[in-house]
Amino acid sequence: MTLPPMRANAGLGVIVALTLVLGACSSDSGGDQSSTPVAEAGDLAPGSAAINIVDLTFEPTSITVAPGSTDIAITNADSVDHTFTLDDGSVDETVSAGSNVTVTVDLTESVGFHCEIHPSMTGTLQVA
Ligand SMILES: [Cu+2]
Repeated sequence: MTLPPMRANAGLGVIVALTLVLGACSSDSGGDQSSTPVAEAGDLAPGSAAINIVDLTFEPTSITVAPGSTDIAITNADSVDHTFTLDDGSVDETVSAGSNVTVTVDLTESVGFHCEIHPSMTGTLQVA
């Protein structure tokens, strides 16, 4: 006569599992320890991108963004200041040594970028 309780437990298990799935879908990349696949480091959310500056070089030198507005986090790992400047002049942001800034670009077509201080530093934002 233990069947009714077991059935009740089985039903509860399904509800718990559903709740976990729904919860996982609604939570962003937290620091949770679950086995749920999370975005890789270079796998950013839509509408955002990241550029590092290391040894007077933009990394990567070419990144692809969607048309429209994109937040780009720029980290300057060098011990000298740089700028992140779009060739069309729409963005010109100083990124001080050892700091990071986030700029918002709003693009309809691909555009180059460079550092105003070091002309050899160049790269391209590809719109696709
Ligand atoms: Cu520079």
